[in-house]
Amino acid sequence: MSYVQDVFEMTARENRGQVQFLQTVGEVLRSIQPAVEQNEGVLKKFRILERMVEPDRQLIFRVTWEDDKGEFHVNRGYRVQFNNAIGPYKGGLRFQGNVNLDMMKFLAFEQTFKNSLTSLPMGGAKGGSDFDPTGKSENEIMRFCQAFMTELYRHIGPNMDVPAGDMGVGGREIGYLFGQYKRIVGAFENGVLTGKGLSYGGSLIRPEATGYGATYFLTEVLRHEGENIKGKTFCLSGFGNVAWGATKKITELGGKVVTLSGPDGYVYDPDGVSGEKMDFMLKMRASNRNLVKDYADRYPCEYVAGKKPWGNVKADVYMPCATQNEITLDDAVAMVAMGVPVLNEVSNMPTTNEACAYLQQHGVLVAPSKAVNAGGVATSGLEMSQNSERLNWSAQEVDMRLRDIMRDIHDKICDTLTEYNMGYNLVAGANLAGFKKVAEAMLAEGVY
Ligand code: 2IT
Repeated sequence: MSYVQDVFEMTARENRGQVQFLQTVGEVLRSIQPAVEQNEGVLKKFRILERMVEPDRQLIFRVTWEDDKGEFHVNRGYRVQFNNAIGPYKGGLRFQGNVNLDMMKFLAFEQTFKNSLTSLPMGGAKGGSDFDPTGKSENEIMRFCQAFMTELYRHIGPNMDVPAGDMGVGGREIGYLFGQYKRIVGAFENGVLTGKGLSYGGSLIRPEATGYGATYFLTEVLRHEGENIKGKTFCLSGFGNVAWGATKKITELGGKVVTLSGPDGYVYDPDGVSGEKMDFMLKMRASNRNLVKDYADRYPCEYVAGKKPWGNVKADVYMPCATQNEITLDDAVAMVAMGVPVLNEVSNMPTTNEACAYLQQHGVLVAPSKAVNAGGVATSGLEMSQNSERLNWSAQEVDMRLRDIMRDIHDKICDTLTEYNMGYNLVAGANLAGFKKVAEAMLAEGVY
């Protein structure tokens, strides 16, 4: 049995039932095989793969908070600090009812390779809570964030671990989290969190960055195929921060976004989501209602309850911006039957391994989320740079750097594929390129 297979079986044994974590470990290990074979002796001797699949530490803590009626509630908080070989732990916080250790580990593992691809010095982490913000008041959100930070603060710091937002955690939540961190430590260390508001050290373009970066990456992919975004139609899922940024940039570049989705279903707007409709997406998120139907009520168009756009609406590009495993094998089959040529993955691991394999076998160009959505965390890295030098860069400067980073990720993937004599398989290339830097740093730093 090969070293890679060995490590996968060991991981499966030791993490039984953690299906999402094993899904990403399986996917990454399979694609890095060529790099591992090249250096098997040294990687095996220093147990690089075994160490790469085991988080440095997994923190689980209780969060007790008070609702508006004066009743107390208990939730579970997490921070998985997966790997800090190339920089301080870095990754978002997710507040959603279904958060569990499996999900945190899968996201922190993905984050390690994604952050490596950005070229910036950031290790991998993820955190969050099974607290569900749906229907909560402003004050309840604030009290929850404060209670969460009252425990988390002791595990983080600007040179140690730098959380940011993810699903259920946006600018408002980061503000409350930072305020509490500052009160507890008694110092203004704003490099401890990213995604901050502009008035206390946030970066211009950070709110847009994940969606903008995803669109810049797609531009590189289309350029490789001799095409561009202008005149193309896009099916997006989700309606949150990421879908918003992507919609803005796609529209600016002459593309048309015709679907959005939520947990309740999807909307099909053949005129395109543009102009004030994009601002309305922000209101939908701020309302904490979590319903995409609100869009069709405000801007009359087709609303399909309980379904996703995949296989129901034809487009030139599918861009999942909602959550993990939102594209299953059935969706992949429908997508191929419909003749959708490109899948630009934006949400973390939106495609099941079976669906991804099916799409690639049937000639669909798949751009993997690790590369596509890396603009979010990359711009967090740029926010950290600005905090360190106590300066703010202009929107143009941040945007230019973001564009350069996304182009560089695409170049790096192409170079890596050439190095291993492989075709234009972006999924494998991203994993290989991300892996190499982390492995190199781990080897250089010795066993600890
Ligand atoms: O999944 C992600 O990359 C994020 N949620 C952003 C993480 C960050 O630290 O900006």
